[in-house]
Parts: sequence; structure tokens; C-alpha cells
Amino acid sequence: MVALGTAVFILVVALLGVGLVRSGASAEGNQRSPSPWWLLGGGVALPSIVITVVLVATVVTMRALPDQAGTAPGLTIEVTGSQWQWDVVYPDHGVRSVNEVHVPAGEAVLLRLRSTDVIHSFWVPALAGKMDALPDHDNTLIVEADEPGTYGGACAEFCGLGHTGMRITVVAHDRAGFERWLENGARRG
Ligand SMILES: [Cu+2]
Repeated sequence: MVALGTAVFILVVALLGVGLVRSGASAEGNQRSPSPWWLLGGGVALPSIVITVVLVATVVTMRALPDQAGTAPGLTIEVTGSQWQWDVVYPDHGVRSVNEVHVPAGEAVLLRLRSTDVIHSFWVPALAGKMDALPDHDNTLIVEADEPGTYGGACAEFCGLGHTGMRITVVAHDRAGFERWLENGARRG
């Protein structure tokens, strides 16, 4: 799209330049009205070609994207939004946390998102795009933190008075640190 946009921009600027030179040269002469082919070409044909190219590129890219539900990350975490906090459950380990998602770095993790009340949106910009947490439907989101560290996020769907405080933090550990956290979390119950 950047390449196409650049090409169209250069073409328009070039035509503008030609128009300026010509109008300067023919300032004394008769004013000619532009040929209707300019309108058909620039207003119908060119946009049709550009839109078709972008459409085909989009469809090809969408088909090439992996089906998120079909991939099988090692770890599944259930993240439930409610007014106004995130409850996080690690179903394979019997561990819970609140407003923090602990993950192993360098591994794909499947988040199963839902809500107990209104629509929330799980958003940790450094890791993935926004994904809605809905009351009547599970959405999935695959996140992978390349490096151990802390990644801040927030609810990205206005969900009431406490919306701005509805923060979420993803803490990525190295493998050993994650196992340690799971054990400590399990002890906490
Ligand atoms: Cu929310």
C-alpha cells in the first residue's frame, strides 16, 4: 500500500507540474477544457485498478495467516474481564492471579478471553493487538513475549466508571522463573 500510495502521489505531483507549466505557457492563449478521458482514467479506471490490487493482496495475505484457533500453543490461560478487574486462571496448574498474566518468555501462549458483565478489551500493545472480552462468547488471542520482562496494558473498551483503572500487566519469566512462579502461586492457592 505504501508503494502504491507513493506511485500515485508521484503521478499526481508530476501531472500537477505539467499542468502548471502548461497553464503558464498558455496564459495568453485560449483556455481549453480538459478531456473527459482524464476524468474516466483518473477518477474511475485508476482507482478501480488500485482497489483491485489492494483487495487481491489483502485476500492473499488473509489466507496465508495461520488460523489462530488451529495452532496449539503449549499453555492456555483463561482471562476474564469484569467491572473492573482481570481475573486470570491457569487451568492446568490450579493457579490464579488478578490483573497480572504470568507467561514463559519465548513461548506462544493462548489466552482465552471472556467477560462476566459488559464488553471489555484486552490490550497489551507490546505483545498483540486488542481483543474483545465478551460476556457470551470466548475469544482467543495468542501472545508471545520474546524477552523476559514486564509488559503493561489496559482495558481498551470503555466499560464504566472504573475503566481507566482496569490495567493489566503481562510478566514474562524465563522458563525456570515461570515454573517457580507457578509453584509459589499454587501454594498461595
Ligand atoms: Cu473493561
